[in-house]
Amino acid sequence: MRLTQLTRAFAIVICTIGVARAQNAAPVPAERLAAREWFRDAKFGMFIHWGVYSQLGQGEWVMENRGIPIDTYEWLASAFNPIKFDAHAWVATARAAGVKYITITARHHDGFSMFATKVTRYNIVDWTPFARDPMKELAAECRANGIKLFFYYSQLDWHHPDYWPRGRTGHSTGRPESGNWNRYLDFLDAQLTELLTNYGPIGGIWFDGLWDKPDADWRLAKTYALIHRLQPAALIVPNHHEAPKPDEDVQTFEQDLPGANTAGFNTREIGALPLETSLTMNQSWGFNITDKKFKSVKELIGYLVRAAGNDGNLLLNIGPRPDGTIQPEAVERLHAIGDWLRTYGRSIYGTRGGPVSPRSWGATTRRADTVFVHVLDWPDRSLSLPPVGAHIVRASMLSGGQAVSFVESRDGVTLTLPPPTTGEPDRVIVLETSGRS
Ligand code: FHN
Repeated sequence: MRLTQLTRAFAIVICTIGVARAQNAAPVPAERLAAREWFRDAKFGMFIHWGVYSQLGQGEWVMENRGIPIDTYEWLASAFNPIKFDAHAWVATARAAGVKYITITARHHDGFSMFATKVTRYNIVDWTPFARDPMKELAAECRANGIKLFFYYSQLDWHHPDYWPRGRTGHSTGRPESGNWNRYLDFLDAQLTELLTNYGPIGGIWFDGLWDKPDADWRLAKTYALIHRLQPAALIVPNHHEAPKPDEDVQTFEQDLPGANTAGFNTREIGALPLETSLTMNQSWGFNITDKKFKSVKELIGYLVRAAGNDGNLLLNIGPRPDGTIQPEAVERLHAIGDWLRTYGRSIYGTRGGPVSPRSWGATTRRADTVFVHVLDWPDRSLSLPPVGAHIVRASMLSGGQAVSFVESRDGVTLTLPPPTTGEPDRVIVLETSGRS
């Protein structure tokens, strides 16, 4: 570990203890701090939305959007048989893409468990002809390939009778107008216990759906303590669209870069936790048979770069088909991103947001004294940056190493770039700097 990294790790520990004392919270244990740093370094993850809903090819909200009653949806679940599911192939695609972690829907809002659970028969092993546990197969493949697995877990449930009183959604599924909220939360804790004990060490739990009942008592302290007790290094990633709450580990933003709110439901408040942006590759999370609006490879690399420039990760979604295969459009794009990362990965993995905040032309990232200037959208050869906080010793193109001329002044630095080549997603300039100016 370099001295600067050691100093930073030390500073994080001291700072965390300080914040914990100020908030009267328990200090975050070392293994979780290390897991948070791992997460910051990871930079790129693959999100997977896959479940019973995939069969209808209209996204993961189809039960709610089409007002499908519970008994009809239960029948749909009983027909789920993704015989082409191959955990090895999925993880091979993830590896080719260069992702460091996978986050998969273990249970979405439809309330169907995509894993073996003893607390309800409404799960993929007991309810379907498939009768296999894809989470188990995926966990084994991820472990074998050095990829961390996170489980998406919906707190919101359109099926469970005890999800009562109802929140903003799930009113048309034909449930009795009664239920026992605490019993529902016990069910949730029991399932989380299974996810944290039956699948080996996992990266963490990615929660979603709290926004359905933002004012309810979710017993978060109890649930979070349970998770951290069962797996002290597991991270809690809550997609509640609010500022971080105690004992959470990552702040995630849906369809937006950290601090932005074009989606209309994200908070602009950024806390001190590691950051993440979740993003659809087309316009849907779950498989949508007519949605062909896939983002281009250049756009996707742009998101990855801008997320890193904002000091965050990109969690890029795919919605596999009901037979268990991944759409070719997605596979093709994931491979192309992986190809790009094989050359440019050192300007992304293990970096932090750089000295110049993201701009319309691109973003900067940094590792120790090296600054990476990512020029995503700039037609000219000359590019002026504000001061980068240190003297530049050398500037060169990351690909090929060609020297880049630069002029430093009190106002910043002007780079003379090679002309852009058509279709090139990102011109990356490496600035080697010495000390702080
Ligand atoms: O309602 C879900 C949606 O289906 C999807 O899972 C996304 C992923 O970030 N989150 C929710 C909305 O906040």
